Amino acid sequence: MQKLVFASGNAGKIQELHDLLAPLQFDVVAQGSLGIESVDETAHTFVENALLKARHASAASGLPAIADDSGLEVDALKGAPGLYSSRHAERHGAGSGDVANYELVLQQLSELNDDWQRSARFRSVVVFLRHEFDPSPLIAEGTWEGHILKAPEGVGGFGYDPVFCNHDTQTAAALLDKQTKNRLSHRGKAIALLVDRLSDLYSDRRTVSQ
Ligand code: ITT
Repeated sequence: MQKLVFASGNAGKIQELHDLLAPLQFDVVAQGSLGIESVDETAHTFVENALLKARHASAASGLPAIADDSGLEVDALKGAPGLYSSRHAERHGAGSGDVANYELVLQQLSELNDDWQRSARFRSVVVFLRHEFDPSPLIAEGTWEGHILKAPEGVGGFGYDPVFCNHDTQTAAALLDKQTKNRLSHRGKAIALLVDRLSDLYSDRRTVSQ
């Protein structure tokens, strides 16, 4: 079975991607299991950061690679934390990690009481590189609309899921089971598009249709 490296060190993403790529008969391995360290995300766009991550993992492993660069965009914060979602609290000297990140967003929105004032979305850009020097990467994007809750709810998912009320189910993303989140989420949508394009490339590798 063809191996594919997932260029991520985020355990939540790795779990989701494992399920989302199940339709493809690739042996998906996380970069950490190959001893590959995360690369610095120095670019200014999601797509460039995703390419940096995938290229790094592909170069280090000699395998095709997939990467996701994603984030939470809060309209009242002019799109922040956005590209810097995983380091939001750190960048503001407010600790680090998922809880510190969403607590800071809650604090930043504390004056805004109506749901429409707290509108937000997750964005995911995923890329696939056949090899390190692939000149035409496959790229797909997905978004998930919602708003920021006043307090965290639920323990599922990762990152900002406890404070993100998605507009499909009107509940915190952290209250959804894995399958439902994967069906509705930004990453689920992006990967579904990518799987379609990968299926065309590797037509014998698809076992079930999405
Ligand atoms: P890798 O780069 O190693 O994949 P990362 O966590 O640093 O891991 P990103 O740079 O793409 O990944 O940052 C994405 C951040 O956006 C992530 O750490 C969360 O804080 C947030 N995020 C993205 N998707 C999310 C989701 O589905 N649920 C909750 N938070 C999410």
